[in-house]
Amino acid sequence: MTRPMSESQISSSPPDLDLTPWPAEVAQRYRALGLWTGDLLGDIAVQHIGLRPGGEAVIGPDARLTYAELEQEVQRLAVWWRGLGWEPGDYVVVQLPNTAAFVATVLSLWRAGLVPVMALANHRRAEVSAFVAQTNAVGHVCADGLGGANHAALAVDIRSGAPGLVTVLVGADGSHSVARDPRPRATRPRQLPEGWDDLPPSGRVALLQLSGGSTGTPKLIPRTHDDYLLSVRESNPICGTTADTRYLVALPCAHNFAMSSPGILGVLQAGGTVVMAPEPSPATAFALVEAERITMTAVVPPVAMLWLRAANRRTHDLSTLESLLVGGARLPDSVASQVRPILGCRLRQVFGMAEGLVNYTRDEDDEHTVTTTQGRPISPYDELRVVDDHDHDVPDGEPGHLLTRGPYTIRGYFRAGAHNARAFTADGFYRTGDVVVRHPSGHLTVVGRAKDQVNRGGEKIAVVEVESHLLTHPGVAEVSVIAEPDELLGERACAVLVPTGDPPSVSELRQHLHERGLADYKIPDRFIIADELPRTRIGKTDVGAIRHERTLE
Ligand code: AMP
Ligand code: DBH
Repeated sequence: MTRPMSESQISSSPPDLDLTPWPAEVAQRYRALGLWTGDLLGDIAVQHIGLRPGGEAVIGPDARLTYAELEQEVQRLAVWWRGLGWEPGDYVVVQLPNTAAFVATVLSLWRAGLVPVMALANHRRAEVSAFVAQTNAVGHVCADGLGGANHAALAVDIRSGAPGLVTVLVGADGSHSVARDPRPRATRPRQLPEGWDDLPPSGRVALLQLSGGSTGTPKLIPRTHDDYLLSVRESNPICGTTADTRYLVALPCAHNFAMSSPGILGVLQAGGTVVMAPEPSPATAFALVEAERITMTAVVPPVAMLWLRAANRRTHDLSTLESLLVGGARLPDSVASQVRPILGCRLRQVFGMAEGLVNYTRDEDDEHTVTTTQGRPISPYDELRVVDDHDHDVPDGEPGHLLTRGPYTIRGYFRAGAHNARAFTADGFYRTGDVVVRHPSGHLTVVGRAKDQVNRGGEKIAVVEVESHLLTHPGVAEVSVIAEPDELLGERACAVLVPTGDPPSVSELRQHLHERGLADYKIPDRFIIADELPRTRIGKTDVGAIRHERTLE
């Protein structure tokens, strides 16, 4: 990247809406078909309060809550949030580690009509301040000791740039403390689509999920109650989630996979038990599987690989584990085939995206399909196209770009009109940026990617975002961040840079990105120096043609 261009320079014609609604007749059809039920996410567990009041709902390092206790906490907090002056429809950035408090917080925000923005616990100033600014959030709920995380200093930093922002710090024992920026809050109206008032509450924005992104500013994903609930509800029978399920949250809890595939919400809807792991190492996770008799869990491929390596010398009893869901990045076939022999449980591949579409391998799939494909879509109403560079459909068995639309795939990112014009087709298909092969059975194999992203073991890094931060260093004239293969992570990020003079050191560059407030996982694993960045005809860095490079120590 040499000259950053702001998104607004490209085009300003499509509107920057909070929610791009489905066309009215499509929405009507989804309702008539019973795909959208009108239910609200905040009520996802209410049926179990009477059915199994003493049943364990959520277990975390901070608390163990039965369904009755969870409901009580949700009610209490819902009232408390409103007491802060927060109004239905307001956005609240939630940044909490894997704890019971996370579940109570999100459910209670929904109960109060508020809209959580799902930040990750390891996000830092660059990310969180962008979420607050983009949404004009009224609050930032984060940890002050909860689950061992400490965002107190970050919260002060964020507040200093956000007049009127309210910080709610959650302590290790779940207690709340409040700090409010005294300046008047800038009121910026929400950008609501035409007909918003006619939408049922379930058709409005319920949460903003994060996109891995391929642009300089991370894009937010508006999911409605109706569409998110559909993906959760339909995931449960596919994954076999029941009231007996004991699900270990080994991924970061706010991630779309951990929330909804079938995740925390699927398990609560089924009346099962959610168990929060502070981190996914074999030592921690295996101990929890044994102690809490875990039956299902979900991880990214590098974690699956670490578990497989560690399982040979395990000392814990993993016999309760029935299924391991793996997704977020491509699982090598050779690793997939080891899951049952080594861990003794079923593998379920999951190819999903926070924008919507989720694919699962099924119980009835043969071994070959389970180890070589990333599954098929949840719903018969998911529409998929596999196309060439000119949007012409390619036959099954040939690789092409995956486009999709359907009852739980967004029609537009949050307030990103210009970007939406590129990321969606005119008739509403989302351009996933994934290159897939579709088999006659409808299963997909992910064979590549056509988006400016590094998928670092399931953690997505928008290369443009990292490049633009690196360009602010005076020693960097030009830079290109590329994906390079890594045995464990699948891919890692490498920054190729042309220095202005004497090259800066690696530690200086890392420190610079850290000071810019970038989350650690986005800091490149390797830096190399090149004389120049060769360009292809369309101006992209021609990675294969980089010469005279050397690794910076
Ligand atoms: P995001 O849009 O940030 O939610 O990330 C979703 C993206 O992760 C997908 O579009 C794929 O690029 C990638 N992804 C998720 N699951 C898989 C999988 N099982 N195999 C390959 N890529 C995956
Ligand atoms: O990578 C993802 O975003 C993802 C993977 C599996 C996802 O969002 C999901 C399942 O729901």
